Amino acid sequence: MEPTHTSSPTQGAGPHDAIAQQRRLVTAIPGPRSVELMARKSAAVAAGVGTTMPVFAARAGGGIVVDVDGNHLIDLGSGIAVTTVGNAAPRVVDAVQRQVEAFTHTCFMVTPYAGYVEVCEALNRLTPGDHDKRSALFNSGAEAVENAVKVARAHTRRPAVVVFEHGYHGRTNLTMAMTAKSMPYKSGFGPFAAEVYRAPLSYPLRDGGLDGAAAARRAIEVVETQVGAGNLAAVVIEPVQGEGGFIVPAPGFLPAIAAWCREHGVVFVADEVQTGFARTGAMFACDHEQVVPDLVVTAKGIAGGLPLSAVTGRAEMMDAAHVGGLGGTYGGNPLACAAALAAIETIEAEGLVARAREVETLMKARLHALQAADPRVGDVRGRGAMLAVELVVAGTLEPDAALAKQVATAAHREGVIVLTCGTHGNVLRFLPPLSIGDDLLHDALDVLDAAFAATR
Ligand code: PLZ
Repeated sequence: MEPTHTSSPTQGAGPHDAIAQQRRLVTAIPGPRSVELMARKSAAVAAGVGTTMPVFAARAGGGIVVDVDGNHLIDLGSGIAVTTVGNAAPRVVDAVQRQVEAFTHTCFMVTPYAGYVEVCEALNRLTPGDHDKRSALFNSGAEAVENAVKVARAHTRRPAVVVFEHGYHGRTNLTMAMTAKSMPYKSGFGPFAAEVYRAPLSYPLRDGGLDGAAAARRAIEVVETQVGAGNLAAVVIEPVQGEGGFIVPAPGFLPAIAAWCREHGVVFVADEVQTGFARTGAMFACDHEQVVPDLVVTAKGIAGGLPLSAVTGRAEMMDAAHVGGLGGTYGGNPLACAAALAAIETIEAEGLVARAREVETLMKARLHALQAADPRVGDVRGRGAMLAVELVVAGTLEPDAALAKQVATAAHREGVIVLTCGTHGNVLRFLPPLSIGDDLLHDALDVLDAAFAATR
């Protein structure tokens, strides 16, 4: 299939049951069925599990999520950067259907299967660098981050881990320690894992002109004085920060940190859970600056919506853990592996890396126009189809979380799924599936323009 620039009229759910690629509201948002389900959710689901929108999904494909009331919503979230190849993407559906009929589980640690090996081969081929690599598969991003730390500790025989301000790495005990933001991720859930240290990031909007090399020196100074390279197993960093605010470090920052790690025998781990698999207009975000990490952590976009994650890295590091030291009952589940192979095939066959760059061009032009018209848009940033606007009190750098919330809520009411992020909650982020058409992107941006205008 050729990459499309406009939506085909219908996409994503098979020829007989296709989803109209059009925003269409047939009830108020939320509609009556969603309201009823939300009441049941409140009575049955733990309160700690929140939702962005009080709207229940029924089907999804192309650039549309259809809710249980029949509303067609434009998807600018991809289930938090997961359905990069599209929701229920045809190749993924096909592959999973074939696999589910063959077998659903054996446990790779009991009787292995080829799909797991093929996903590892694909990861070893696609991740940055052409050195000898090995991979291991897990279920969630957090679980893979934990395993990257295990591998780095086994390889270096050192305890400490360095992460960055605004970083997000998950919700398990070790990854809570690695995640920066207290509310909602950590507050009340300690004590946290030991030997995790935080270094300052490169944050161009808020760094007062500090360039990438200088920001790296600032971070390294903290690491050298407060941790010491000899105690340090790994530096773990998101090449573009996700939950922390879609922060793209200044050019030169990542390469300098990676070079320092190499010089001191510290394992450089790229957490590409949110940035990986074509999302940023490269297969991996590290590729933008030719940074070759020792270990790459992937999840989300890897498998078109099925739960799968991985650690891929230098063979001698990955093999440092003893036989039986890495694993888990479900890691590399056969359905998830089938989905991953189909998702990777979709990215390559449909030119989705290039499509992400087209999405960037289209959306950045619109967002820069918005910024020119509205001084509360303090920054337009991101790469590929991972874009954001940071909202501030006009003429200052003071975060305006209330405005982000107001605009997001207005967009939701008009049928556009949009997420917020950032340490201060003042960033609107855009993560459309790459199966979305230009017309839907323009329609969604019109809705956002109107939402901003209505608050002025
Ligand atoms: N590393 C860079 O973005 C997950 C979290 C949503 P899991 N981001 C979405 C939420 O509120 O829980 C993420 C990430 C980066 C690790 C993770 C963790 O991935 O699959 O959610 O465990």
